[in-house]
Amino acid sequence: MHDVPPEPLDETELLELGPEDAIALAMDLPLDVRFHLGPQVTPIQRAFLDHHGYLVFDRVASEAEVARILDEADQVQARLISEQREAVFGVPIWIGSDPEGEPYLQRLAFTSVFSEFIHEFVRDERFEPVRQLVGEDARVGDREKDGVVLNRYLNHPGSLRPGVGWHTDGLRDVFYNWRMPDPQLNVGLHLHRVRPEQGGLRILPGTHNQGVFSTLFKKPYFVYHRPDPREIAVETWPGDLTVHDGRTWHRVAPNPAEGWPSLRVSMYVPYVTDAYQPKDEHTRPLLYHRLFDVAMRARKRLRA
Ligand SMILES: O=C(O)CCC(=O)C(=O)O
Ligand SMILES: [Fe+2]
Repeated sequence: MHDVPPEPLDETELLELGPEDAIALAMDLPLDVRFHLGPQVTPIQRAFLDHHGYLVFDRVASEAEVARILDEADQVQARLISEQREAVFGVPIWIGSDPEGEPYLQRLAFTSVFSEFIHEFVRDERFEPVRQLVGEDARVGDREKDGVVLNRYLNHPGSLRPGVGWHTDGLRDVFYNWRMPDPQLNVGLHLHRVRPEQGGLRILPGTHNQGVFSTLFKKPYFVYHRPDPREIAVETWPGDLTVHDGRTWHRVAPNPAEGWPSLRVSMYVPYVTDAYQPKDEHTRPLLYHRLFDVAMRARKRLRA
């Protein structure tokens, strides 16, 4: 039997709602509601995002596109390994090993610089409403911030990342700018079917509206993995798109399965609104990335 997701919310009668009605309705929706991405982000979608800090869009990419992106990731991996690259534009590449003991690319920044298909895909017309949600003049930052980020999580002894501990994405901005993060939306494409019991993205709804103190200290960044009773599990079908406010607390729960069945791939698209600050081969790594790299290498040694 084909595993199809529940129908996304039918908004055909709700497109003209005023902001107050939209917020009232959004607050009544279940936290695992799935939305349809149409030509515009709707009043309810905006209200849900404002209130809870995230949105899940039903299968925005087709099965063929999902397969192609996974394939592109393998090709980019082959190229980076043959070139013995350790970093791209100052951001370290994380290569662990796969269940067969072969090198396995687990996090790559600036992916769209290496894949023409992905470069085109992230600019497709269907994402236009998401781009506009970020800002009227927002652009895809292929060479800015960390560019298009590809994550491949695996649970097995040679893996560098079965998941990610609790964090907000705002911390990175603190490192980039040495100030509190501005509102910022992160847009992720999910390439696998992930049931709640298979781990995956966990979000603490509403935490984007917390104060500075909670943003920094609510949980210990990245090292803390324990489930939170208020977290929601983002269940995904291949091709789903999520938008989350970078200030919300979230984590990636490891898949308890081991080896290839635990594989989960996500791809995050950076929409940038600030002044153009492209990176290149001469960009020096940030302290933020260097700290991560040290942690990753330590983990690799411990597991080796
Ligand atoms: O893989 C995901 O869905 C989330 C990854 C994440 O939170 C991050 O890299 O900051
Ligand atoms: Fe994150």
